[in-house]
Amino acid sequence: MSWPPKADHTANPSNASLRILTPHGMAAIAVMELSGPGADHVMAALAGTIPQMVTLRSIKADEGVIDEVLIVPRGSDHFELHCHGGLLVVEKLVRRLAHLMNDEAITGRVLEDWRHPRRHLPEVETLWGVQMLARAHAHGLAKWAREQQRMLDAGGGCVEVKRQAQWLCTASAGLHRVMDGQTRIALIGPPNAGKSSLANFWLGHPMSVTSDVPGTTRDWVEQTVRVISGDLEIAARLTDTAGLRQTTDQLERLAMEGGIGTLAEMHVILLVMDITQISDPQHLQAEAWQWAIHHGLEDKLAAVPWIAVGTKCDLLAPSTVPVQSPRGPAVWASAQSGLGMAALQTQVLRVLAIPQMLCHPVIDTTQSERLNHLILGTSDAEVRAILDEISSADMGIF
Ligand SMILES: Nc1nc2c(ncn2[C@@H]2O[C@H](COP(=O)(O)OP(=O)(O)OP(=O)(O)O)[C@@H](O)[C@H]2O)c(=O)[nH]1
Ligand SMILES: [Mg+2]
Repeated sequence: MSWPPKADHTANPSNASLRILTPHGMAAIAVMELSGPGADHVMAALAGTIPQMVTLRSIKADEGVIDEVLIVPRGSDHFELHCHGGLLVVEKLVRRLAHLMNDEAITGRVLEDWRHPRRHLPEVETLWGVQMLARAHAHGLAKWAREQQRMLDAGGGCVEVKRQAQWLCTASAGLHRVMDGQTRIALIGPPNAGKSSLANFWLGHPMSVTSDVPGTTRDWVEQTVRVISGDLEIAARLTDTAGLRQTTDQLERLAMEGGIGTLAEMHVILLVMDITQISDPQHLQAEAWQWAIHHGLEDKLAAVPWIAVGTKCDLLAPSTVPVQSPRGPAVWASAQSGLGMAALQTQVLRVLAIPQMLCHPVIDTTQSERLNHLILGTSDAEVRAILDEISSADMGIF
């Protein structure tokens, strides 16, 4: 966080400052900075909550939706807002912020500063946000529509266009979910496998009680964790679960059954096995799969991507590594030494297919409505008309 604010920040009664970091003019992206005391309150009023992670929000004013804005928290009182670079969008967003800052006059000053830059070199610091938007631009929806038109001209069918549109809506919804920190990861496995210890290590502070008594965790506990691999970082909701075993304890059984029911809502399942308790640690995947079959979970694992995690690998000879299986990845990890935790996060991001999602246009709600019309189109002429409309429209950066 850069505090105190730079001298050229524009002041206002709440003491938060607003400025536009990108140069004046039409551009793919405009980035503005909201910082200083009270910036978090302004952000809460703008976005509904104070985002802790890079978050995509639909920002509204009285007259309707202004834009889908990428909010990048850079400190408790410091945010970047990435929006479409159209002049009107920028002006509307500044006006909205000024209203929330209780200083309508700031609009004129911020826009005037922007039009007559003394210093404005592009200062966008959030590489990932820029990359995401830039790729969205490069693979924009208008371009997508033109590709579909070419495909139709070459004799392709509208059924294929509809299928592509459906896929685009699903992939984009997935990316919005990721950006909103709504990806759900569950830790399941036998009692005492080390699920809670792994969750606590990942989180950096205790989320669940751990002990060598099997059945320690009774409830399903959920916390937000960061999943990091290289440049990529997302927020996700990690759920620690009660270890699955035969039990006469009514409460424990209810906790287990309730939890199994929610596995279908997960986006990644981590099947945790104590590596010292299995007969062949190198074939962890196969052992984990056998355990899942024994507990009737094969349907759940067929529906949700899963990773076999062998815990307590600090207790094994360091030279051994797990054999990978075509059924899915296997990772050894330790909540004692932290070994394997980075590899585990890389695998999570890989099975979520985020890099692949980033290669396609990110669409906002208005655009997804248009695509839904296309998907529901009853005639080829209707599909072509919607494609014409999308390909010729000024779709901004997306
Ligand atoms: N050496 C070593 N011990 C571990 C590791 N992870 C967990 N343990 C120990 O294994 C025991 C069980 O750990 P928990 O995290 O409570 O296991 P759990 O899977 O949550 O167990 P339940 O809640 O009963 O299902 C505890 O005594 C931990 O200290 C590890 O990576 N290395
Ligand atoms: Mg536990």
